[in-house]
Amino acid sequence: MSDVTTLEPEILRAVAGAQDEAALEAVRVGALGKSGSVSALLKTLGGMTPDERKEKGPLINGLKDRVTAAIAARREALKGAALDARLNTETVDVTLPVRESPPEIGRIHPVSQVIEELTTIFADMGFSVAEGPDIETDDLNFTKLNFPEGHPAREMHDTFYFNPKPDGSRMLLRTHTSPVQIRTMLAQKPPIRVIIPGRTYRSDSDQTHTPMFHQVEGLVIDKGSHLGHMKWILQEFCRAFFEVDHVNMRFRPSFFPFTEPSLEVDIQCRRDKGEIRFGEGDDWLEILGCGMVHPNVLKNCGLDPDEYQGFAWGMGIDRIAMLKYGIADLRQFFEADVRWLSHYGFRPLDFPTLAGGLSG
Ligand code: 2NL
Repeated sequence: MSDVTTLEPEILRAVAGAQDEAALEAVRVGALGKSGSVSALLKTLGGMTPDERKEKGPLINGLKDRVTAAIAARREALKGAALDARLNTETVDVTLPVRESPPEIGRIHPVSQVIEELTTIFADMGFSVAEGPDIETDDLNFTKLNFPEGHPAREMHDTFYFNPKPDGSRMLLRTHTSPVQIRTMLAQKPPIRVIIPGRTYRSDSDQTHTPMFHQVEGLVIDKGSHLGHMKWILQEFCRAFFEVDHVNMRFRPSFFPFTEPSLEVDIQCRRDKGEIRFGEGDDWLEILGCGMVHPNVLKNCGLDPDEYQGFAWGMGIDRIAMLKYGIADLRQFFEADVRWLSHYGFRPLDFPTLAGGLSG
């Protein structure tokens, strides 16, 4: 049995020598635990005479209290030291930039941006947006658009056909967005003012063609719609889209099965050290095809050509996106390279608005 007087300095030395909380806990268990040295002394009180207890009781309890207090003080000191050590090693550099959140890192593809811009411009002119399926019938993609059966124009489109159904009919990937205009004319009564942006497909792949590409078409049907209206709409569109005050446009005769007359439109431009300026200059740039809707197309959609007439146009979205944003290689559009997108893409929260400037 240890003596009260020799035990105290022994325990206090061990407490002072404990270098971490685990070592201190071992000292506590050795002194105050169930079979600890101080607990053993406390147990001896039960077997003492009242006089002995009167003398030893305060000594042993005093020892217990001092050891308890010393352990608590040491524990606080060790905790403080551990915190100091952590604070010294874990440094926070408050000058580092804040990590960007996903809406800040993400980018909008130029094709999506241009579709937003087109939609904004035409919505301002009273157009709505229509959509339709990518997989179409031969009837909606060709026949109703006045492509005669067996006509070479059908082959010109390098169509992707699906396997024939038991009845011999074949579905296809739409070669233009025009079937959506047919669907609109079949479903709605004029006046009609719609644009249709969307994916289109042709079996064609080289420097300037990808098998999937994007087109936007517009359609206006009313009782008195004429080429003058069309020219104004297209001119306003070009001014807004290319963000210039004035554009010189050239309308050349052309041919499409679904329009008569058919025209192709060039805008004047100046090319200058790899940069293009739109609206004026000594060069012409083809940007779209258009025309008055062919009477056969109106009839195929249940409209009387003596009562209604209209005009339509179509243009390649990928091409006008490349022109406006100076992107040289079409094929990079569809390679899903995040480095390309972070260079050419647009910030997701910068919506195009007419008041704010379309391209920010
Ligand atoms: C081009 C030319 C064009 C149309 C598309 C159209 C649609 C219907 C009726 C008549 Cl339902 N026309 N669309 C008209 C003229 C030209 O596209 O070069 N596209 C890239």
